[in-house]
Amino acid sequence: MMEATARSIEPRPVAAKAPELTLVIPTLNERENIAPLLERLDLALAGTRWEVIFVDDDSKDGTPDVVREIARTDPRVRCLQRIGRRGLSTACIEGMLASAAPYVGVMDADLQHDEALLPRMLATLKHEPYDIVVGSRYTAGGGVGEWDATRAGISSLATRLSRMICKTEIADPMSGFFMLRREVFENSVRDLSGQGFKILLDILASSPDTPRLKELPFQFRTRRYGESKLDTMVAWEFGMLLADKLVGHLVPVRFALFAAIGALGVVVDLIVLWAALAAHSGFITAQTVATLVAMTSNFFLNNLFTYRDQRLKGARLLRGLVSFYVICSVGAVANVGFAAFVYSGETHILSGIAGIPWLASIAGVVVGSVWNYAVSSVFTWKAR
Ligand SMILES: Nc1nc2c(ncn2[C@@H]2O[C@H](COP(=O)(O)OP(=O)(O)O)[C@@H](O)[C@H]2O)c(=O)[nH]1
Ligand SMILES: [Mg+2]
Repeated sequence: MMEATARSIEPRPVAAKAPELTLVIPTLNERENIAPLLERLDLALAGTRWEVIFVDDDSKDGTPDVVREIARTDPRVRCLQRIGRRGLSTACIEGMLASAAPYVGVMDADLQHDEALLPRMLATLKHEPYDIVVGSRYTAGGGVGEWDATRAGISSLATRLSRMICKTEIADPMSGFFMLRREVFENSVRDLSGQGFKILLDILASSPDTPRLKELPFQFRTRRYGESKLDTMVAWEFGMLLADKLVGHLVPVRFALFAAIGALGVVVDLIVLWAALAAHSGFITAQTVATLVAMTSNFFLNNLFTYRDQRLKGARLLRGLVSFYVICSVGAVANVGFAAFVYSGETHILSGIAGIPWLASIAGVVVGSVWNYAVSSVFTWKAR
């Protein structure tokens, strides 16, 4: 027995040397692109010890199966499949966390990023004093290929906005193609926002010190298989990332959104109340309908915006709605109870505003909203 234990802690013979470079490649419905991409990586990175981690958000086209099929014969390939999650940034973060290599690269699966740049990126990090090397579309020699004027215009506006939150001078902070020393990632990982599409921007805005950065030009290629996941929501997520980096230390952006939607709910409530009264409903009926409509619209708006990354669908949507009704009803009781408590002045809490109806009422609204937010974030949107 003793002998077995002693033997088991002896170092095991190492068959192959560990990789020095991990490529993290987020995928969402990219089945067609996996094999061609791996062929290209194999050629481009000949002579380097590399591995690739595909982080897949449960693609419906069978991408994870294609990756695992290849991984059964090629130990350099791994699949990290996430269920019930969405988000490019968090996919990249989790892929990087799953790697131990000293150098980590991030690139898209759709062959738009030029793999021929990878050896130069790696050599730059190994032999020159840089922490991050970025594949740039906006330095001399780089380009965005066949983009139309609108997309090019939006991208250039977003690039200018991004520079506001970056600590480093950079021509293409929105690039999704870069490589870094693992320490740089580890130093910022706990401060990353994880919001949205732009993980490089997130790292650049979150690093405790200014990373030494070099940009290498490349031509952004046109997608051949599959389609872009860039939709109008991406602009929204980008705004969330900017907001989080600019004011997120004051108020969590998610709560701010939840509160803003709550405020909109009050407006909805009043409009419906007015319409119902105009249609000669009794006050109680009108108020009940107004409250239900406002709660329902708040639920759907929060599901659409506040919880975009964990949106409920199908049967879970219905269950979520019911739980939201219950939580908000309790929130309403808490709201009225707390407001009455403060108004009565029977306590030292907020005794300064006792007897002032509108201030006591705001205190109630704040307590009710915090309750609704805290509890629904656990039971409505995180319940799995
Ligand atoms: N895991 C994961 N990957 C994603 C998600 N959205 C996009 N991707 C992948 O991220 C890469 C870039 O997305 P793409 O749609 O090509 O963006 P575009 O190049 O800006 O049009 C591709 O490899 C996508 O498959 C997501 O929510 N989760
Ligand atoms: Mg693409």
